[in-house]
Amino acid sequence: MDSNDIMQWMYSVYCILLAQHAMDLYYTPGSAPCRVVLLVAAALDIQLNLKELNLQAGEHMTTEFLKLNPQHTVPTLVDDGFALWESRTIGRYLIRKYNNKELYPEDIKIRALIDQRLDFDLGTLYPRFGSFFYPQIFAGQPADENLFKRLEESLDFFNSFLKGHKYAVGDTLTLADLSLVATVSTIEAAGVSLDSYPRVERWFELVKSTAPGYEQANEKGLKKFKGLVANVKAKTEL
Ligand SMILES: N[C@@H](CCC(=O)N[C@@H](CS)C(=O)NCC(=O)O)C(=O)O
Repeated sequence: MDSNDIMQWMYSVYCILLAQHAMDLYYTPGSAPCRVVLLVAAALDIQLNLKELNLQAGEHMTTEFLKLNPQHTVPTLVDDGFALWESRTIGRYLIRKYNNKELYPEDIKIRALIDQRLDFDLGTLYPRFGSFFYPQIFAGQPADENLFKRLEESLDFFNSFLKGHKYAVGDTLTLADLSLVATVSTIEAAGVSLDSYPRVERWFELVKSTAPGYEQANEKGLKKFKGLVANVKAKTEL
Protein backbone atom coordinates (compact mmCIF):
# COMPACT_ATOMS: atom_id res chain seq x y z
CA MET A 1 0.00 0.00 0.00
CA ASP A 2 1.53 3.36 -0.99
CA SER A 3 0.57 6.72 0.53
CA ASN A 4 -2.05 7.35 -2.20
CA ASP A 5 -3.80 4.06 -1.38
CA ILE A 6 -3.78 4.94 2.32
CA MET A 7 -5.27 8.38 1.58
CA GLN A 8 -7.92 6.77 -0.62
CA TRP A 9 -8.74 4.23 2.09
CA MET A 10 -8.97 6.93 4.77
CA TYR A 11 -11.26 8.98 2.53
CA SER A 12 -13.57 5.96 1.99
CA VAL A 13 -13.75 5.35 5.76
CA TYR A 14 -14.51 9.06 6.28
CA CYS A 15 -17.34 8.90 3.71
CA ILE A 16 -18.82 5.78 5.34
CA LEU A 17 -18.71 7.43 8.79
CA LEU A 18 -20.26 10.60 7.39
CA ALA A 19 -23.05 8.65 5.69
CA GLN A 20 -23.75 6.80 8.94
CA HIS A 21 -24.11 10.11 10.74
CA ALA A 22 -26.28 11.77 8.11
CA MET A 23 -29.60 12.87 9.55
CA ASP A 24 -32.80 11.87 7.78
CA LEU A 25 -35.03 14.62 6.43
CA TYR A 26 -38.55 13.59 5.49
CA TYR A 27 -39.70 16.16 2.99
CA THR A 28 -41.63 16.96 -0.13
CA PRO A 29 -39.81 19.20 -2.64
CA GLY A 30 -42.64 21.65 -3.45
CA SER A 31 -43.26 22.51 0.21
CA ALA A 32 -42.08 25.94 1.41
CA PRO A 33 -41.39 24.76 5.01
CA CYS A 34 -39.26 21.89 3.64
CA ARG A 35 -37.27 24.35 1.56
CA VAL A 36 -36.45 26.34 4.72
CA VAL A 37 -34.60 23.28 6.06
CA LEU A 38 -32.87 22.62 2.72
CA LEU A 39 -31.68 26.26 2.68
CA VAL A 40 -30.33 25.96 6.23
CA ALA A 41 -28.55 22.69 5.40
CA ALA A 42 -26.99 24.34 2.33
CA ALA A 43 -25.89 27.37 4.37
CA LEU A 44 -24.28 25.05 6.94
CA ASP A 45 -22.81 22.92 4.14
CA ILE A 46 -24.15 19.68 5.61
CA GLN A 47 -25.62 16.65 3.88
CA LEU A 48 -29.03 15.37 4.93
CA ASN A 49 -30.30 11.96 3.95
CA LEU A 50 -33.37 13.07 1.97
CA LYS A 51 -36.46 10.87 2.25
CA GLU A 52 -39.16 12.11 -0.07
CA LEU A 53 -42.78 11.57 0.97
CA ASN A 54 -45.67 11.78 -1.47
CA LEU A 55 -48.40 13.56 0.52
CA GLN A 56 -51.01 13.01 -2.21
CA ALA A 57 -50.42 9.28 -1.82
CA GLY A 58 -50.72 9.56 1.98
CA GLU A 59 -47.13 8.52 2.67
CA HIS A 60 -47.09 10.84 5.71
CA MET A 61 -49.99 8.90 7.30
CA THR A 62 -48.25 5.52 7.66
CA THR A 63 -47.92 3.97 11.14
CA GLU A 64 -44.15 4.18 10.78
CA PHE A 65 -44.14 7.93 10.04
CA LEU A 66 -46.80 8.72 12.67
CA LYS A 67 -44.53 7.11 15.27
CA LEU A 68 -41.89 9.71 14.36
CA ASN A 69 -44.27 12.66 14.03
CA PRO A 70 -47.85 12.27 15.29
CA GLN A 71 -48.66 15.63 13.65
CA HIS A 72 -47.76 14.03 10.27
CA THR A 73 -46.10 17.13 8.83
CA VAL A 74 -43.06 17.58 6.65
CA PRO A 75 -40.35 18.64 7.14
CA THR A 76 -39.42 16.14 9.86
CA LEU A 77 -35.79 15.67 10.83
CA VAL A 78 -34.53 12.48 12.49
CA ASP A 79 -31.12 12.74 14.14
CA ASP A 80 -30.03 9.36 15.46
CA GLY A 81 -33.58 8.50 16.62
CA PHE A 82 -34.41 12.03 17.79
CA ALA A 83 -37.37 13.27 15.69
CA LEU A 84 -38.09 16.97 15.28
CA TRP A 85 -40.60 18.92 13.19
CA GLU A 86 -41.52 22.58 12.52
CA SER A 87 -39.15 23.97 9.89
CA ARG A 88 -37.85 26.97 11.84
CA THR A 89 -37.26 24.84 14.96
CA ILE A 90 -35.30 22.38 12.82
CA GLY A 91 -33.33 25.35 11.43
CA ARG A 92 -32.39 26.54 14.93
CA TYR A 93 -31.50 22.98 15.97
CA LEU A 94 -29.13 22.47 13.04
CA ILE A 95 -27.52 25.88 13.52
CA ARG A 96 -26.86 25.11 17.21
CA LYS A 97 -25.72 21.56 16.49
CA TYR A 98 -23.11 22.82 14.04
CA ASN A 99 -22.25 25.77 16.27
CA ASN A 100 -22.81 28.35 13.55
CA LYS A 101 -22.62 31.88 14.97
CA GLU A 102 -23.64 33.86 11.87
CA LEU A 103 -27.09 32.52 10.98
CA TYR A 104 -28.50 32.91 14.52
CA PRO A 105 -26.13 35.23 16.45
CA GLU A 106 -26.00 35.07 20.24
CA ASP A 107 -26.58 38.79 20.83
CA ILE A 108 -29.98 38.76 22.55
CA LYS A 109 -31.44 41.70 20.65
CA ILE A 110 -30.36 40.44 17.24
CA ARG A 111 -31.64 36.98 18.16
CA ALA A 112 -34.95 38.47 19.36
CA LEU A 113 -35.38 40.28 16.04
CA ILE A 114 -34.64 37.08 14.12
CA ASP A 115 -37.25 35.29 16.27
CA GLN A 116 -39.74 38.09 15.58
CA ARG A 117 -39.24 37.69 11.81
CA LEU A 118 -39.54 33.90 12.11
CA ASP A 119 -42.74 34.20 14.15
CA PHE A 120 -44.07 36.77 11.66
CA ASP A 121 -43.42 34.28 8.85
CA LEU A 122 -44.93 31.36 10.78
CA GLY A 123 -47.91 33.22 12.24
CA THR A 124 -48.75 35.93 9.69
CA LEU A 125 -47.13 35.91 6.25
CA TYR A 126 -47.28 32.21 5.34
CA PRO A 127 -50.76 31.58 6.86
CA ARG A 128 -52.20 34.64 5.08
CA PHE A 129 -50.76 33.38 1.81
CA GLY A 130 -52.10 29.88 2.55
CA SER A 131 -55.61 31.03 3.37
CA PHE A 132 -55.74 33.17 0.22
CA PHE A 133 -54.19 30.71 -2.21
CA TYR A 134 -54.73 27.10 -1.11
CA PRO A 135 -58.57 27.12 -1.24
CA GLN A 136 -58.25 28.21 -4.89
CA ILE A 137 -55.76 25.49 -5.70
CA PHE A 138 -57.00 22.60 -3.60
CA ALA A 139 -60.75 23.34 -3.43
CA GLY A 140 -61.34 25.19 -6.72
CA GLN A 141 -62.71 28.27 -4.91
CA PRO A 142 -62.58 31.78 -6.45
CA ALA A 143 -59.98 34.28 -5.19
CA ASP A 144 -61.28 36.12 -2.12
CA GLU A 145 -60.59 39.87 -2.24
CA ASN A 146 -60.48 40.31 1.53
CA LEU A 147 -58.00 37.47 1.96
CA PHE A 148 -55.87 39.02 -0.78
CA LYS A 149 -55.91 42.36 1.06
CA ARG A 150 -54.72 40.58 4.23
CA LEU A 151 -51.85 39.05 2.25
CA GLU A 152 -50.98 42.45 0.74
CA GLU A 153 -50.98 43.99 4.20
CA SER A 154 -48.52 41.38 5.47
CA LEU A 155 -46.20 41.97 2.46
CA ASP A 156 -46.40 45.65 3.30
CA PHE A 157 -45.42 44.87 6.90
CA PHE A 158 -42.39 42.96 5.67
CA ASN A 159 -41.53 45.83 3.31
CA SER A 160 -41.46 48.19 6.31
CA PHE A 161 -39.33 45.78 8.42
CA LEU A 162 -36.64 46.03 5.72
CA LYS A 163 -36.21 49.79 6.04
CA GLY A 164 -32.59 50.79 6.70
CA HIS A 165 -30.89 47.42 6.26
CA LYS A 166 -30.12 44.92 3.55
CA TYR A 167 -31.31 41.66 5.08
CA ALA A 168 -34.34 40.80 7.22
CA VAL A 169 -32.26 41.61 10.33
CA GLY A 170 -29.22 43.86 9.86
CA ASP A 171 -26.77 43.57 7.02
CA THR A 172 -25.92 39.89 7.08
CA LEU A 173 -27.78 36.76 6.04
CA THR A 174 -29.55 35.00 8.94
CA LEU A 175 -32.06 32.25 9.54
CA ALA A 176 -34.80 34.88 9.18
CA ASP A 177 -33.87 35.38 5.51
CA LEU A 178 -33.77 31.64 4.79
CA SER A 179 -37.25 31.20 6.24
CA LEU A 180 -38.78 34.30 4.64
CA VAL A 181 -37.27 33.63 1.22
CA ALA A 182 -38.94 30.21 1.07
CA THR A 183 -42.28 31.94 1.73
CA VAL A 184 -41.79 35.00 -0.49
CA SER A 185 -40.56 32.91 -3.43
CA THR A 186 -43.65 30.72 -3.06
CA ILE A 187 -45.93 33.76 -2.99
CA GLU A 188 -44.29 35.06 -6.16
CA ALA A 189 -44.46 31.64 -7.82
CA ALA A 190 -48.20 31.64 -7.13
CA GLY A 191 -48.47 34.72 -9.37
CA VAL A 192 -48.59 37.48 -6.73
CA SER A 193 -46.63 40.51 -7.96
CA LEU A 194 -44.03 42.02 -5.61
CA ASP A 195 -43.95 45.31 -7.59
CA SER A 196 -45.62 47.30 -4.81
CA TYR A 197 -42.98 46.23 -2.27
CA PRO A 198 -39.65 47.63 -3.56
CA ARG A 199 -37.65 46.73 -0.45
CA VAL A 200 -38.97 43.17 -0.56
CA GLU A 201 -38.01 42.93 -4.26
CA ARG A 202 -34.48 44.21 -3.59
CA TRP A 203 -34.08 41.90 -0.59
CA PHE A 204 -35.39 38.93 -2.61
CA GLU A 205 -32.76 39.48 -5.35
CA LEU A 206 -30.04 39.83 -2.71
CA VAL A 207 -30.98 36.64 -0.86
CA LYS A 208 -31.28 34.72 -4.15
CA SER A 209 -27.73 35.71 -5.05
CA THR A 210 -26.13 35.30 -1.60
CA ALA A 211 -27.84 32.38 0.18
CA PRO A 212 -25.46 29.41 -0.28
CA GLY A 213 -26.80 26.76 -2.66
CA TYR A 214 -30.00 28.76 -3.25
CA GLU A 215 -30.68 27.27 -6.68
CA GLN A 216 -30.51 23.65 -5.54
CA ALA A 217 -32.15 24.20 -2.14
CA ASN A 218 -35.08 26.41 -3.16
CA GLU A 219 -35.50 26.80 -6.93
CA LYS A 220 -35.68 23.07 -7.61
CA GLY A 221 -38.64 22.55 -5.26
CA LEU A 222 -40.20 25.82 -6.36
CA LYS A 223 -40.35 24.46 -9.92
CA LYS A 224 -42.32 21.48 -8.58
CA PHE A 225 -44.66 23.85 -6.74
CA LYS A 226 -45.20 25.84 -9.95
CA GLY A 227 -45.84 22.58 -11.82
CA LEU A 228 -48.45 21.58 -9.25
CA VAL A 229 -50.16 24.99 -9.51
CA ALA A 230 -50.16 24.86 -13.34
CA ASN A 231 -51.50 21.32 -13.29
CA VAL A 232 -54.38 22.15 -10.95
CA LYS A 233 -55.18 25.34 -12.92
CA ALA A 234 -55.23 23.40 -16.20
CA LYS A 235 -57.65 20.87 -14.70
CA THR A 236 -60.00 23.51 -13.30
CA GLU A 237 -60.00 25.42 -16.61
CA LEU A 238 -61.16 22.36 -18.57
N1 LIG B 1 -45.41 25.12 10.45
C1 LIG B 1 -44.99 23.89 9.84
C2 LIG B 1 -45.87 23.58 8.64
C3 LIG B 1 -45.63 22.17 8.11
C4 LIG B 1 -46.71 21.76 7.13
O1 LIG B 1 -47.88 22.13 7.29
N2 LIG B 1 -46.32 20.99 6.13
C5 LIG B 1 -47.29 20.51 5.16
C6 LIG B 1 -46.64 20.46 3.79
S1 LIG B 1 -46.24 22.08 3.24
C7 LIG B 1 -47.71 19.10 5.55
O2 LIG B 1 -46.91 18.33 6.03
N3 LIG B 1 -48.98 18.77 5.34
C8 LIG B 1 -49.49 17.46 5.62
C9 LIG B 1 -50.30 17.39 6.87
O3 LIG B 1 -50.37 18.37 7.63
O4 LIG B 1 -50.88 16.32 7.11
C10 LIG B 1 -43.51 24.00 9.45
O5 LIG B 1 -43.04 25.12 9.23
O6 LIG B 1 -42.82 22.96 9.39
